[in-house]
Amino acid sequence: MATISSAQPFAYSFPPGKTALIMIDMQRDFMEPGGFGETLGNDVSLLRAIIPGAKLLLDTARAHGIPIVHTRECHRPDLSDCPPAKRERGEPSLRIGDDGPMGRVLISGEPGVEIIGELAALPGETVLDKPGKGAFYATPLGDILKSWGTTHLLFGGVTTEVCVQTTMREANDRGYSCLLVEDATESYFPEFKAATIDMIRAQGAIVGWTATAAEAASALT
Ligand code: TIU
Repeated sequence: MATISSAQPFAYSFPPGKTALIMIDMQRDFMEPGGFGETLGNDVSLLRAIIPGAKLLLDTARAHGIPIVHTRECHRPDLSDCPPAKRERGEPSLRIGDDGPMGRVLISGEPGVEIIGELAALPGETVLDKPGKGAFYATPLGDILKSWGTTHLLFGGVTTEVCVQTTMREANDRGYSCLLVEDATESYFPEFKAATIDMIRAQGAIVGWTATAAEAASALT
């Protein structure tokens, strides 16, 4: 058992052999200009600050045999898995499925859906396409984790209060003990990241724990 004694709101213990890392949506569509994140009116450059923390988290998992699931938010080319309510929401400059500078926005197989080079999946790692904000909805993630015997989940990725928090809440309800890695997750809204971290830890870890990537790494050495 590894323990991060400095985790918040109290120590987080996890069995490395029953732990998986879920890295959420570190794809060009959210991280680079011209993608879905920018079409929604966001300054995507803010997200680059977490690349070192996310890399440390990935490398730590790789060094300790912790399996990694990289998710990507995207839809089928015919949009059959994209509810009209999602596509028609708001006033984006380009909608899901429209042609943009990185191909069709949020469509599987297009360049915008690729994970950024610094954090790309290695051979043998699981890459999971998901149509929702949560990674359990309409995906085999639950079955994959069951087949691995997973009980504990580490989380990184973007954005903190949208896809990361949704997935972490879904996982918490499914009985996983979850840790959000603070410097491996980012939001377009720094105050939303801070609030998410606070609400996860509140009420005695009602949704889970938080710690830094370095703290997770040192718990494993
Ligand atoms: N817009 C936003 O903050 N996030 C998303 O739409 N998807 C994810 O968080 N991946």
